Amino acid sequence: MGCQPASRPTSGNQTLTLGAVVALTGNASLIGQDQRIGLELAESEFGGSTPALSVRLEDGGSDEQTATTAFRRLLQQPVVALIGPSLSQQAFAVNPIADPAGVPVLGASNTAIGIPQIGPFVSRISAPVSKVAPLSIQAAKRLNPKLERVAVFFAQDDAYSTSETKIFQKSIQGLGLKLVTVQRTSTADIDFQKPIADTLQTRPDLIVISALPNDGGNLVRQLREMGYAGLIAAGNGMNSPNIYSVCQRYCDGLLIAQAYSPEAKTAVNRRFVQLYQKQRGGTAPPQFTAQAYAAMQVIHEALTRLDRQESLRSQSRNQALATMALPELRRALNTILLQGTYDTPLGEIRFTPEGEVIQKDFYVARVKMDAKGKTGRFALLPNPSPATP
Ligand code: 1QQ
Repeated sequence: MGCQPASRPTSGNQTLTLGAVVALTGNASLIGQDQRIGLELAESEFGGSTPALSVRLEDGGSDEQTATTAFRRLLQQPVVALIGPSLSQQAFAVNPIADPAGVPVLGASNTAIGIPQIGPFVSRISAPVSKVAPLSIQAAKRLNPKLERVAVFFAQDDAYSTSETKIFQKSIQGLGLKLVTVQRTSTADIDFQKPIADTLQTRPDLIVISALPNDGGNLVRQLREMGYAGLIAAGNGMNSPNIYSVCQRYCDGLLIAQAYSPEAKTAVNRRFVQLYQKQRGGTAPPQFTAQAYAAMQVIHEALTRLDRQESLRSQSRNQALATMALPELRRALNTILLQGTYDTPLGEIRFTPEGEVIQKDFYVARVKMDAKGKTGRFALLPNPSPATP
């Protein structure tokens, strides 16, 4: 299947199209559901204002093949940019298709080390594991200063999990804690009896997990069912309220570091929370929703600046972008996007020239389940991390 640069109707329709590839099926769909809501809210908030921007959403599934099909389908369309696939495992497979085609790809949830380095057209608004993961280990140490023995689990067939576990293990050692066992699992696993039994023999007082929502949620549940009573810190793969249905009451107490706080008091975050709550009832928006919203916001703001710049240059007041050739528009969008500073629900963000996000504030949440174990919330711990340089 080829992916020739698509051409664009030059007259009439001024609405630009943004492609988005989100996991609506498979293991990561619990995360994809959060992302979809963020994109819908962003489209309703920004899509109508000049330049008009609509989102074309494709299911990227939770594997490389489905994401590849989704990317190729969107690359046949006149998309100005793509919001990257949910998983880093997928991004490493599909971003190298869009990058040489000159289509900007903005990751909204890819956190593995190495994503922006895929190519000049690849950037992300999701902070890397190196900035976020250490915070939950530090929080665990604050909650239990006597902490000594740490066990680690990670899904060895997933790029985010293998990247995050390296950071976790480095922080564990950096804090002088003892790494008592490292268990390699798979995102397809649902039964963890054997690795849990082996782990419990090492008497850990903290268990640290890098996995996706289903396998990770089942692992947490089985750890508790098998009698583990100590602290558990999970990584970004469990950073969604949709895990409640998997680990139920056993999600209670889980520590998860985050790149978003629904409590942030900026005007743009208040507005986002209000939009979310109008659609979803009283609950707080999760990180992946905020990141997806921020991704579309960043692209829209970059297009707005480009529109202004091009209108001045061409002395034409409207349709400045609609009359640009698509390859040129994509290139100019990528350049201007990386140069901007954006006031988003995640706080102020900007990018390194390579496309890595620069973000200031990170948080650690502790999951608090209700008595029945049906629903819960991500309660932010007081004294959130100092901003890491
Ligand atoms: C990645 C992640 C996932 C857990 C988000 C869906 O951080 O794959 O990079």
